[in-house]
Amino acid sequence: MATGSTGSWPARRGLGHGDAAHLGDLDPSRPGLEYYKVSEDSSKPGSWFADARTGQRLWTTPTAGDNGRGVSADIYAGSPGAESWSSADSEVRNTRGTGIGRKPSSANFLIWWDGDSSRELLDQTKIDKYGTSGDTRLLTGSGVASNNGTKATPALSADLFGDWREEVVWRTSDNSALRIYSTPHQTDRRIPTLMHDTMYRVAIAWQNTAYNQPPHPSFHIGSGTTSAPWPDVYYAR
Ligand SMILES: [Ca+2]
Ligand SMILES: [Ca+2]
Ligand SMILES: [Ca+2]
Repeated sequence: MATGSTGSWPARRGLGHGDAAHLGDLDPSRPGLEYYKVSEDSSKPGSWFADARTGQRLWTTPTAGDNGRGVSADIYAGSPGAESWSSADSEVRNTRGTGIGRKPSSANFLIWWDGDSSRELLDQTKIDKYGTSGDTRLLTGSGVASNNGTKATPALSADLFGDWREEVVWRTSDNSALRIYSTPHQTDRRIPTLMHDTMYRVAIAWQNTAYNQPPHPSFHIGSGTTSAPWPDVYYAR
């Protein structure tokens, strides 16, 4: 990781282990990527949000013991950029770390499912849309199961087919098959398939490791997004 004017990542080690971390363009008003992490250690901040290049922490929340789950993603069009929330926090926070309201009903996976560019919540075998007064159920998978207990990971979540919206793959409850769910919603957003973004593509690969998290592309998709970068990918002949 590059060294920035505010210090290097190695100098900022010692922030302890956490069970969840998110890397993406979480704050599109700042250049580059941002990083959000929860902590499992009572001597560390409960969660923190940092410049991914320099490691500079932009905001933190108070220590909270074992803060076991945390997510950062643009789930709410009423506040610019990503919202961040965690098990030990009392509310969802904006990109400046300010509390802005109720937390979503889950803090596990994410999925772009309906037609708008805010991201939806994926947990167990359900997809919900965040709302300030309550979440709205968009899909309940029937006869399928998630994995790894309360982490509730799908077999895979990824942009596999069609446009930029994501598919979710769950195993059937009797383990006889994998079932792929794809969105029935139309969209007017024209964004290249996310698998052409190399950072997103690597994130799909890491979902095959044990303690996985939802994928993020290298660019921001959210409220106000009108265009996305054209893929810069070449194949060797
Ligand atoms: Ca940014
Ligand atoms: Ca937002
Ligand atoms: Ca959406």
